[in-house]
Amino acid sequence: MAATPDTMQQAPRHGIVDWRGVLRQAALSRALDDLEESKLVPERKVLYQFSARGHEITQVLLGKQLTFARDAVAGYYRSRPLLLTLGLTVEQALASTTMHAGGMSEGRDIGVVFNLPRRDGACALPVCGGVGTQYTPAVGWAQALRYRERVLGDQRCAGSIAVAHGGDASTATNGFWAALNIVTTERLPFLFFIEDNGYGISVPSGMQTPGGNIARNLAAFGGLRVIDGDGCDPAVAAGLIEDAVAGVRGGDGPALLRLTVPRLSGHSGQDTQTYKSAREIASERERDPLLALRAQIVPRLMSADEWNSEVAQGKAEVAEAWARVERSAAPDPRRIGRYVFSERAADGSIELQQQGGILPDGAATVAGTTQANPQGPRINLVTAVRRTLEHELQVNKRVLVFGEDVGRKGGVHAATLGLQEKFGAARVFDTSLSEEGIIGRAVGMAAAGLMPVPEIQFRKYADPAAEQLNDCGTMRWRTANRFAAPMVVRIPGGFFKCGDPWHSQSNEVQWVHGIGWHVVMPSNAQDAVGLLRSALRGNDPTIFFEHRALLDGGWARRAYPGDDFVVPFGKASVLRQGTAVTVVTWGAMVERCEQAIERSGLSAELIDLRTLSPWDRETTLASVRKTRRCLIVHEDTITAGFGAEIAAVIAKQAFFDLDAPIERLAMPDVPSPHNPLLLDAVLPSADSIARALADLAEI
Ligand SMILES: Cc1ncc(C[n+]2csc(CCOP(=O)(O)OP(=O)(O)O)c2C)c(N)n1
Repeated sequence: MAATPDTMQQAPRHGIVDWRGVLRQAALSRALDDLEESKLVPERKVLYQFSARGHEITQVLLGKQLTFARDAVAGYYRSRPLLLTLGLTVEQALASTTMHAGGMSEGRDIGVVFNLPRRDGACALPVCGGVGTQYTPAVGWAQALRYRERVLGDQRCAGSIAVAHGGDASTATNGFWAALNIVTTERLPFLFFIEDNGYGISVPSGMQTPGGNIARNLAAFGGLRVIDGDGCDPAVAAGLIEDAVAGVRGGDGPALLRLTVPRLSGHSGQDTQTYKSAREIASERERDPLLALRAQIVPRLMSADEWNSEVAQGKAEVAEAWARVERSAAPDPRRIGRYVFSERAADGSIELQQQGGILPDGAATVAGTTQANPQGPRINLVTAVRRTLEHELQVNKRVLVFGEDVGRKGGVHAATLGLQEKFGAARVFDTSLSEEGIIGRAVGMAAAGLMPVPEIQFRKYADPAAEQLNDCGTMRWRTANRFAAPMVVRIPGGFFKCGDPWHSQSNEVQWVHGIGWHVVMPSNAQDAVGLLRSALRGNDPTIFFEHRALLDGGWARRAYPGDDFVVPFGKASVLRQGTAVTVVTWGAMVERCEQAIERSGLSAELIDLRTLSPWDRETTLASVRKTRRCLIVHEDTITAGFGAEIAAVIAKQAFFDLDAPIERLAMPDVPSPHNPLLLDAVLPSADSIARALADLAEI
């Protein structure tokens, strides 16, 4: 049901609003902004201030509606009043902005970039600094609600909703449109809560959407209920918010609620608003929703004295909280390296994040065996992937596999062939063509206690998802182990019979550089099974790179090593022992290196790293110390490729053990070419590797 602009703002229909409670929360938020703006910013105790002045009442009214056990909010830097209403304490808020221990990131992130883990009651997914990044993770939460209720039988999800909170400028982002397409096509329990303050820093709303009103422009969008109204009128706003939330809870499908509010301070503490006229600033002040609230409830519901006393109480509470926070400890710089990845305590138990992934949600860790138990004929790598996915889907109902063409077609590489028939469309499904949507959705699903396994169709097409991938990787660290989003992102890539700049890119080093990601690159079917299973049973996000040349490659075929077989990360496989030179490689280059060594007749040690993050320094260094020579071979382009990192470590750790400079053989710095003739000219081949080996042995 789409509303027309004329019907959008209707008379409020609302239950009893606890206006005193609304005032109390709003006064707290205003007092926090007062303290920060007048004292903590000038004293440089807050380095980045984002005032919520003008946004308080609407956010508090929304927060008071989010009472269901599994409601979730994905907000942004101006969401503090909403988070305070959901349960963030004033002390936590101040410890966050003033960068103390006890803040929601322990001083690691900007203080308004919050999170609020919760078992029962509305939680707040970790906020990111990137505008628009909140939308697709909220979509994932909404889809997980439906999955948990229908498939896992989690009745606490019934009626719960996901809310994405953003400003007017955020509606111009990829994330917003990706989310809009998904929630409307899937009819998810999702609310876009847009507070339109007329500006994105200094750029007016008319630059973000024609005419400056996203609600009007979306009035005819299929499958979306659109509501538009004046957020400066608390009574009207209360009715519209209640109505919007009730509709989504009641199964009407997704809704977008746009409320106009004034931004009563600069965008941030640094912003002097020179782009606004004095008249405009004055008229914004007159639209302050707190003034309107006062006019609406004094003296009807409370006396002026009572109002003043509530405001004074808010100020006092904030002052007391600051007195405690000021005396509290600063974060410990010695801990700054902690929680990039899941960690174990001294007794071996996992130091669990509070939310995200299947383990905090009560699922047990499943042990595997590193002992391969080869069964049946040799299978190709794509079959190995499919069989492992199938088994893990079988034993873990929280595993979900999705991506473009993954469902009915079974994937453009056939890795998921038959899985939808077997496990149903709730667990193995197609997505819209939006990589931002695929990965962002996976983030929200992981936050909701599932194990998402998104597929990116080809390596280069991960680019539109780069922001979500990066933010997923840093989540554990920036929330100081409060949240994590373990998932397995399967990405086919690398050359096949030919190359090209789109489908054949390798560039695995980008993810090694992406903080918080494990990066796995198997060279054969047996390792693929063990590494994929380790990733699916792990507690961190993993990029699982499926090399296109290996999917059906003869050399990579191995017998299936068993349903419990795992390969731990960071353990290289030494495929050949040798004494004259060490060859370090991974992925599709392993086969070529083996051929080259055979051709060269040299006694070369061949190391298949298997995982690049973490990578097995010990095995590599021990080998180089023995052979005193090292050749690193990779398909990725040479400059700042992962070989440079390996070379730097060897040069530092084994300098006096070397008899020759460390050599690298890799693609020159050009994109992958299409004509096989051109591809052969740039890709390391068995011949060029053999030549490099011979040269190195002679030095
Ligand atoms: C992806 C991205 N681009 C640019 C920025 C810099 N930036 C921060 S806030 C902002 C404006 C956002 O305005 P809006 O969404 O309307 O929210 P408001 O600040 O008005 O509440 C910009 C451009 C950013 N944080 N992220």
